[in-house]
Amino acid sequence: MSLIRLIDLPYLGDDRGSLVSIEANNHIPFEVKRVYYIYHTKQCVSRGFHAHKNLQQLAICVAGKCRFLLDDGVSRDIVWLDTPEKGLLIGNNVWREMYDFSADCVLLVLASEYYDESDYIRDYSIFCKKVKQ
Ligand code: T46
Repeated sequence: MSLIRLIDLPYLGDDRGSLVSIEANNHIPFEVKRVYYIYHTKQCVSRGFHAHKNLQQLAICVAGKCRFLLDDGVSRDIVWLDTPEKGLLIGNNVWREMYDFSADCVLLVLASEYYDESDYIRDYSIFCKKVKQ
């Protein structure tokens, strides 16, 4: 089964332009406690390289594009995020890497929890051991 869970976000554009609206617990299955965005990522830079113990996130490329690799310790899937009209849901215990950022990429992330460094698993071998327990 693919690890890629893409959500179609409600597009409310009209002849003036585009608008997408996202409601917590309605269009996405969690309450949003934190929002962050990643932009001006240098080309050839990869980010991520961690998993979370307890965090739901929705990642949306609101401009440009980038690639996500998701890994559950058994299989890996890769997806391009290249439209503001789709969000990638990422749950617990999923290793993620982001790369191939376009120069104009703005990656918006909605998160279910406040920032907590102790929630990160940044060592791939520890991650693999944890998911195989
Ligand atoms: C994720 C992927 C998709 C904070 O202080 N608060 C925050 O809310 C965030 C997200 C980060 N930080 C600090 C932690 C680091 O010292 O900002 C620094 C850069 O974060 P990091 O290296 O973890 O960034 P990425 O792009 O590798 O990962 C981020 C998120 O951290 C992560 O949860 O799932 O984007």
